[in-house]
Amino acid sequence: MITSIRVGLALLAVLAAARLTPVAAQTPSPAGAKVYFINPGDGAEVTSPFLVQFGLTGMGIAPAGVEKPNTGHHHLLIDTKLAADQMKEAIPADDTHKHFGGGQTEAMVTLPKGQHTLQLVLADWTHIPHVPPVVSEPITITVR
Ligand SMILES: [Cu+2]
Repeated sequence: MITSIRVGLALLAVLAAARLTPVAAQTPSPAGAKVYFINPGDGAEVTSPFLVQFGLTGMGIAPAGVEKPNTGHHHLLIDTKLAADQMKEAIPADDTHKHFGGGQTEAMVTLPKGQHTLQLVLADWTHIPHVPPVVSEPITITVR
């Protein structure tokens, strides 16, 4: 019985080491950390440009390039999402992946009329999402 537990633990240690190797560049997030939209609410109708406010609990904000435990900076995904593989690498920077590397907690966003999805992702000083990921629920808004 004890032997089988020891073997099990040894196997777990091997698996953990194997798992750590490819994700060594990722930063851990503390338990219970959450990112969410303060504004707009899910289903909101807005006129462009509109204010988006980023909420964060259980972690702090640090600018990009500043390595500090339990911190990160906000990223706004517009009409896109990150695939599982992309959660292990630096978030792209383009019109649909906005970085707030200055440590901003809100932004004026300009979008064409119509329905859009927004999602927040916190990422570390090198723009790589944390483990476990700190990601908001996606929201849908309509620009009138
Ligand atoms: Cu970034």
